[in-house]
Amino acid sequence: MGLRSVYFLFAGLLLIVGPFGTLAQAATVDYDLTISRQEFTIADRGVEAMAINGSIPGPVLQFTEGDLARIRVHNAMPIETSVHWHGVLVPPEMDGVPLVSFPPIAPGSTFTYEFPIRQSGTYWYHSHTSLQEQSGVYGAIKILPRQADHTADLDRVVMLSDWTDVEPHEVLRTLKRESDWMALEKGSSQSIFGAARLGMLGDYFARELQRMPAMDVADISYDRFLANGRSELSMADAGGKAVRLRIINGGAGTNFYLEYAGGPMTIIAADGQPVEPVEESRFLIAIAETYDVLIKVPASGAFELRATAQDGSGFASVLLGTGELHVAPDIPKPNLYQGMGSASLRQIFALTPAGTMGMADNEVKAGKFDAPGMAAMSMEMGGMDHGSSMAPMAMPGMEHGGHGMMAGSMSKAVPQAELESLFDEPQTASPPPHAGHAMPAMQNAPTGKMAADHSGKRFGTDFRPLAADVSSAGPLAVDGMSAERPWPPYEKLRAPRPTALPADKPVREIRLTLDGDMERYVWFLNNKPLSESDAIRIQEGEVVRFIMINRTMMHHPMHLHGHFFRVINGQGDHAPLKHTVDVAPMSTTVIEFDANEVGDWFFHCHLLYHLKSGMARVVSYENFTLNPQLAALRPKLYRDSWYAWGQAEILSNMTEGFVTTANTRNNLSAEWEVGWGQVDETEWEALLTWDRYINRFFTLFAGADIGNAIEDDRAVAGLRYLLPFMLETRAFVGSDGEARVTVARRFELIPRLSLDGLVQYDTDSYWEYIGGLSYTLTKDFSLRAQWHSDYRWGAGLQVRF
Ligand SMILES: [Cu+2]
Repeated sequence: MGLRSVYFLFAGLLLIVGPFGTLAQAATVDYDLTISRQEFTIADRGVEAMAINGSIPGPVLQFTEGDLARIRVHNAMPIETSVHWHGVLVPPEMDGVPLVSFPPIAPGSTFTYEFPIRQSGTYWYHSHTSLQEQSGVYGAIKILPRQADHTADLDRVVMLSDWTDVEPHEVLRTLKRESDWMALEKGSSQSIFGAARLGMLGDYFARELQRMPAMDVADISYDRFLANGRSELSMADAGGKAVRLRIINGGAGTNFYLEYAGGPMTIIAADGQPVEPVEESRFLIAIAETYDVLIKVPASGAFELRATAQDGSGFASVLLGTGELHVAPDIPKPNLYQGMGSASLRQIFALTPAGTMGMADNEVKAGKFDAPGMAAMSMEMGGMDHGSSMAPMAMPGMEHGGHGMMAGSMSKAVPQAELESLFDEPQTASPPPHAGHAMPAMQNAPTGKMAADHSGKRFGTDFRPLAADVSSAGPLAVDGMSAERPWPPYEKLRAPRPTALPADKPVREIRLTLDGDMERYVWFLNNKPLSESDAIRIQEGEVVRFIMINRTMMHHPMHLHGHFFRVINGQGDHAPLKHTVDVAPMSTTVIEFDANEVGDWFFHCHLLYHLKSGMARVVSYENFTLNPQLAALRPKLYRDSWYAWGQAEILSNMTEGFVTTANTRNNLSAEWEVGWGQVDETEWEALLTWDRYINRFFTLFAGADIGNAIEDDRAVAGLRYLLPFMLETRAFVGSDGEARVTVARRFELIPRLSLDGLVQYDTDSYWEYIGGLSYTLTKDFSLRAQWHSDYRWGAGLQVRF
């Protein structure tokens, strides 16, 4: 037995001996998990997948609080892997995040995890390596308390997940190359005709005026939604029984609505931690969350528990009991055209305070304006377009429930009084009046900025404005949220025992904006991806509070490793403890935790493709010493991946296209235009550029312009800029002193059919016009007809690769 084993055994014994003074329950529970790549059957279809012990999901790991877990993970794949124990409190080196907790598990090797089980409840495990979770590397963890908490006739795990037949890296590449394909595939693409049919052309063009891309509730089109690996899971033996379901959302990219045909569900635990029982007939389980619910199954009949993907593209079913089928109701699809309607835009324009337009990145301060009362909504709108950063604006004074888009009674916002007790402290160091909420000794509170920002700014006197941007009015239901399409039931979750943190501890406040760019598919915290960040440094013994301001149109299920945090939800001292919290679109969520688990811990969006695209940080305790081997590997964590793609049009009169390779902020591209239409000799031109992405509106580039279609080969420097109404402009000057300006625009007429136009003026070669129609056939091919001012009519194929 190694030294480490002895330590853990000892620690485990202490845990048992402590409360009970007996060794009776101390047990070591062993599991062997083998991860392999194999042919697998998902919903009756053979697919290539990654399985654990030959199954998807992997086996349910069961423990009793106080056990010592010993889990050997064997990597039977030719690539690295890892397993992370989601929501389980473990020593940092057992947390299973490659390059954060430990070196990855090499091909053919075994890593033995050993940790005492310090908690009970429903949790799960999954690979934390690249996109392996999407391929099937996940399973459930069930930890029984020492004394049973709820009685039920049956106690079952329901592990929800999503499956795509497309290899996950290809999914990500497709997202990166700004293809509409997945929206087309799942029927959520937007078009002028679609808007007109709903009488929402005004909203459609108002959105485009605002330079917001068409929003969607989910990024990925999935082929299957699964419960314990099946589209339809039968629990025939549940008839007439009281059933405890441990529902886990192991989806990589899907929030699910849960509804049970046999009546309301009683939520008894969230993220493994007990809550006071609350009945819900329909609620949203965000990615990576778990809920334990109690349901009653009538003696006869098969009653459906349905998990519907939030975007309405499909569902998984659990059928409880046997006999006549009772299905759960359909959940209405969101009206995506309503994302940010014209009415709200009018309000934004009317209320945008001077001085906040065009502020850079995360330096947006609500304090730049004086919100008339804390109840005013003052959401910062740095990136309201389904995840991108438009010029930040603020929106004070928007009325709660002012119109259809506002959340109204569905508000999950933090009640005012609680917010004020959190933030509205006097600027002196006077002791807080309200244990667990106030911020003692403000001046001593470490800066809330992330280390990466190095601004050294202290909040000090800046509290009221800060409180103002924790939106206390209704959030924007940009995802079609309504009574029928609720968000997670956070405001109803109440811990049975007080969770308030000691009032005498210093508070470190960290303000994080959740940003992104849907078109480029990059996702940020404080406008920086993981690759450009430093660790968030915290200290043992302090209370750490994260204020997460979502400036995107997407939900971000934020997960902190190694801790449970309080979600400030209006339940005062009984705020629930969670490991994952969904930060809804355009809303602010506040969490806080006791910094008492020394180590380095990952903190990230659990939407797998957002995580992989940069929405992550390392939270690092100042007094933690990383082992040298891991420290040497750590820089690999910050690598910025490159993706490559291209497009070519092969027409009867010409060919044009581009190839590009891109990471978070750089593109290396070559684009060409070769025409043989109406001219004597074949003309060609190629533009080779290095583009530096500044934000989603603005890109700088430099490169070379060559070919026989221009006077002389030249070096060029220029910029791309997205104008209102989605006009894509490009301007450059050449080393020959000539300049060129191009404006292009595409109109989605109906799904699959688009009209585009381009106007170009070059001081050397003068005007050029292109107009075309494209019809999308598949992910990779479109039909195209085009008129070009130099090469005239042509038709052919557009290929994406
Ligand atoms: Cu996210």
